[in-house]
Amino acid sequence: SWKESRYIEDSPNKNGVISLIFSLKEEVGALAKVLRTFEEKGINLTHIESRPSRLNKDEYEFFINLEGKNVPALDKIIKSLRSDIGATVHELSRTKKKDTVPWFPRSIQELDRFANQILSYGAELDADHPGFKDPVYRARRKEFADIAYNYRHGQPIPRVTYTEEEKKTWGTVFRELKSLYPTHACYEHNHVFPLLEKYCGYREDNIPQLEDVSNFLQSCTGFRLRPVAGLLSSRDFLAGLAFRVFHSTQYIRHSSKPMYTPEPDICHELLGHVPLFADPSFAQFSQEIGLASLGAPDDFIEKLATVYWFTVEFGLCKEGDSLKAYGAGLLSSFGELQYCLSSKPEIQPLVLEKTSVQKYPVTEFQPIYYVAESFKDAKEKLRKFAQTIPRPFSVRYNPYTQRIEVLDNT
Ligand code: HBI
Ligand code: NLE
Ligand code: FE
Repeated sequence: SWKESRYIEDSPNKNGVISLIFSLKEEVGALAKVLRTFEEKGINLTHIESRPSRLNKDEYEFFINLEGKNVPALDKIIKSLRSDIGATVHELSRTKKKDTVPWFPRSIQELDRFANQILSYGAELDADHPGFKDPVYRARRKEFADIAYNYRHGQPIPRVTYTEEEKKTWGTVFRELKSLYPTHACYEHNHVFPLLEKYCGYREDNIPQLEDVSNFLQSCTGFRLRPVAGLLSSRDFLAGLAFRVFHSTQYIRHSSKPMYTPEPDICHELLGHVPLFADPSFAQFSQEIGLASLGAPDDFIEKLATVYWFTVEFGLCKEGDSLKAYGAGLLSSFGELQYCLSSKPEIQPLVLEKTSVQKYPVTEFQPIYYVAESFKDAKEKLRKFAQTIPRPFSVRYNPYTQRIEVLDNT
């Protein structure tokens, strides 16, 4: 039966508190030296106490709490405290309990917790981004980030008035891609696209609103959009899919580079992802990746993210004797959409044991693509693959309650 689970969960925000006690020889500057190593690694201390050591009269003991965000850096610090400073270090609260399972959302409302967990270029753009030196673009990105930070499940997605420049960028991308779709995009994409033109305002001179598109998708497959400020961790992003929720950016790429951008933007979400999420079979495949990710160990999250990359983002599929693109990263880049069906890249059949460990670049055209026989075939492969994930429980989604139900296997 499906009952309450008994395994132990990690903390929901991955900022769990870690407690340490270390002792130092009493001498001027000893503590300052230690604190500096924490500072250098960017680890935030939230509490510190000291007391004379009972064991060694010339030593002091320090009890500290710190934010457990950067665990690899912490491990280095502890090592160097022991070897370089000769400190005795006791970890109080990090001893991994057996069968610890990473926290995952159980209800659709709990996706609200991801809103402020954006990686690298959410509000702050990386230095090599074309928008980095453009203060107007940066300010605009912040407006979009604020919409996403303040969004809560169940609210309508705020409508945005796009600027003339933004509409022009959209227009270029839309026009170029639309001319390639009949020959380059898969059947499902070409099937849905006219409906998006009819019902959601997909036009060269109009950037559709996420709210309208989300309502359309809900009526097709139950998929919905929620605005996101930037990149989420793979774990958080994949978890949304388990609820048929797709985290969608709302800003547009910088006007200087319309044909390719490494980041998701509204062109990528609306022209690449949305048409496929309207297809029942593809929607189911996507949700299966999400369900497989819930509570999975980190190394499996990485494999699932790679599978997602070579299917949902950069997948090719067979149509009779020819190859077509169904990956959103291809369908939103008029540079890569032409390239992927040229003779330049390497083409391999989708074999998850291999595909899931393939390395890939994230800021340039892919050197290798994987070909799916069909969405149904990809889904069956994924189910088999998911069974190899070591989890002490199984999950299923209840669409009536919009909750994840957990079956304890222990
Ligand atoms: N976050 N907002 C957002 N959009 C994505 O497409 C996205 C993400 N985080 C991770 C990710 N994609 C993929 O690279 C996979 O790791 C799932
Ligand atoms: N390269 C894609 C584009 O230019 O639209 C975006 C990929 C996002 C993963
Ligand atoms: Fe994407």
